[in-house]
Amino acid sequence: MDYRSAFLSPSDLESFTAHLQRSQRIVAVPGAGLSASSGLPTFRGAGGLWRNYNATSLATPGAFRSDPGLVWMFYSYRRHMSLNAKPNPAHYALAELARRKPEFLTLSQNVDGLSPRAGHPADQVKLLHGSLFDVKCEDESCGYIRRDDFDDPIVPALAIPADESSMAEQSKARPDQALQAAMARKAALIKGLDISDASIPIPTIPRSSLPHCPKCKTSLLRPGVVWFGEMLPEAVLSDIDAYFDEVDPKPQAEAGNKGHMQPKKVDLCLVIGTSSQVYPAAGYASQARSMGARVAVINTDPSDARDLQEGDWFFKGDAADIVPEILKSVIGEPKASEVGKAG
Ligand code: BV8
Repeated sequence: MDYRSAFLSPSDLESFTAHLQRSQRIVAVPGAGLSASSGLPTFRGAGGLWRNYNATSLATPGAFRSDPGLVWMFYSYRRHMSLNAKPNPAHYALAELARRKPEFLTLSQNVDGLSPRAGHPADQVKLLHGSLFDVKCEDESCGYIRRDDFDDPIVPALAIPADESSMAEQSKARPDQALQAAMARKAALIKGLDISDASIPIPTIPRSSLPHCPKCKTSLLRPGVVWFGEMLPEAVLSDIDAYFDEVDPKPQAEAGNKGHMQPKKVDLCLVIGTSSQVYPAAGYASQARSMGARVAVINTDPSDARDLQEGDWFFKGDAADIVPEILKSVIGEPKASEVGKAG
């Protein structure tokens, strides 16, 4: 691990490790930064733009109603990238922590499928915002849903246009190193033209060529993700509430609460690679804190470490480096097969 980019003060690592080892109930809230080292762009990366569109504005029911072809192209591109990406050591580290700490729960904002592909125990990861690889009928009343659809493209019309000229030419054009590296990592994941670049023409796709619902046969299929303005999946919300509402079997005789069962404490919350701007996901760290948790933020950008308090930790650096390192005392050294980064 190159300490140059990562900042891990020995005293912080020591106090964190001591707390981690005595922690049973741990919550993690990862965001796009967790998958950055796998080559997947974050929402704020590249200015949060896909072509000239604000990525968050494409992730809305309104955008799909007004231009389903464009929105499908956006998601087909992200399915393509995610399928060609590999989980990084941070995904594997969280999966291993789940095996070692049965009361560890990951509340992931990511729809890229990399945590499940890293073997994260399914009952210990909640996909708050759905998955790129689930599709469902746009007509809620139809109710059709198909999970784990990894066809790429999902329909021929959504294929990423083939690339005549080598991507290398394009990335060579960019001056600064970091962007070069990010471009190279991203380029490695695109078997075709990088259509996130608005200068690359994309076809207008007629509605008839888009995926249609095989059940009601009238409506379109849409990506199985949670769009802005849409509620999170009921099952996910109730599982999370069940975790936070879990009570301590041992009635607390002392402190005058007449043996009432107290909600179990949460010991630690890991906030990993997220700008903590999207709700309700951004609210879980303070909910964990209100239940006794100390918070550790892992991010490359200190300005995204929101409301750190006394006793918290901020680890500056790449999640793929930091997460395995700070969890090492519990999960051990990452296995060789897991030490792959994209590009
Ligand atoms: C709802 C799926 C209501 C789709 C996504 C309260 C206050 C204000 C607003 C609201 C509120 N409650 C609700 C809202 C509205 C809205 C919201 O939060 N808006 C925000 C923008 C203000 N919330 C909603 O609409 C939610 N629904 O509230 O329903 C409702 C109520 C009743 C009835 C009906 C409805 C639904 C929100 C879910 C939207 N879907 N994703 C898709 O992906 O296409 S959100 C999507 O954006 C992601 O899933 C993620 O959650 C978010 C992006 O954030 P991050 O993942 O953090 O990524 P970002 O790029 O921002 O940051 C990356 C970070 O990583 C940075 O900090 C960077 O420094 C760091 N980093 C980069 N590289 C690395 C790194 N760190 C470590 N290592 C690295 N290598």
